[in-house]
Amino acid sequence: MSRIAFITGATSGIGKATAEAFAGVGIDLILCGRRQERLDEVAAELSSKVKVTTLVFDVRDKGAVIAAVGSLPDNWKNIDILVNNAGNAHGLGTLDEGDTDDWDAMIDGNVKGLLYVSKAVIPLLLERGKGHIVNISSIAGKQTYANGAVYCASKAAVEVISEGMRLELTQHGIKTTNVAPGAVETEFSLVRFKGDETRAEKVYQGFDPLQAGDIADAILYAVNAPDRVTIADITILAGAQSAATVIHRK
Ligand code: NDP
Ligand code: 8X3
Repeated sequence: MSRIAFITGATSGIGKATAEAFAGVGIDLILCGRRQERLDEVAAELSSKVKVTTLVFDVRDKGAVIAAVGSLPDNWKNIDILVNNAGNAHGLGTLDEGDTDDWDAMIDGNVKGLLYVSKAVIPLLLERGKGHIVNISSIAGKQTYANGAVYCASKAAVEVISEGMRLELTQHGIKTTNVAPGAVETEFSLVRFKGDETRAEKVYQGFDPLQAGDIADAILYAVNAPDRVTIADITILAGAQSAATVIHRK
């Protein structure tokens, strides 16, 4: 029987690549994001392979999250996999000079948004007595770097939430996988640097960065593991990367 995955942040990068990887193995898709047009494009691309539906909401908006999940028709509520991927870094700066709007966007999106979506979806998994939650953390959640304290803190929170979920949910047949990528070439840096393409491109210059599909491959591996196996935590660095901020560029 085919499975259903609920993926947040499916309009680009890791979320979109995960949708593509899941479609490739016949997993039906609930694709979420704020940009309806992008969701429609991804849905159009994948609907020849699997059933696809879309939900447009901002994960920071608690009411919108609950309404969106509640609006799913009953047959789409049989969710097997939740991929909590939506998130971004906003800015790079010291704590004394940092922009508090950026901090709000990161804490509200990466942490509270992930919690709101989880709170809305977990009851559906509990009802079925099975499921798998994949949380996208970051190497930044394991290693703090200068000028990135708030983003790193938001991702450290994801790591802790993954542990908490595993402690609460394993007994109910629900697995939790924490995925911590290193430098992945997506729209991440474009968002962090507020549309500054030159600055964003520099992040990925001089080495071969991870691609979104590399992370999707690992997620697919985790959700396809047999029942007796829980892939608890995966850290994936670029080949030329030895730590969050240590990248061996040519
Ligand atoms: P992208 O910017 O390409 O994708 C981010 C996705 O998140 C988009 O689909 C965006 O959709 C969605 N999103 C962001 N904020 C919100 C929000 N408030 N409400 C709903 N959706 C939101 O970046 P990545 O694919 O790289 O990022 C995906 C995840 O991976 C993030 O959690 C990021 O922190 C993490 N990560 C990224 C790494 C990297 O180097 N790229 C490394 C480690 C972790 P839309 O704008 O349409 O809402
Ligand atoms: C994204 C990776 O190291 O730029 O989470 O923060 S990093």
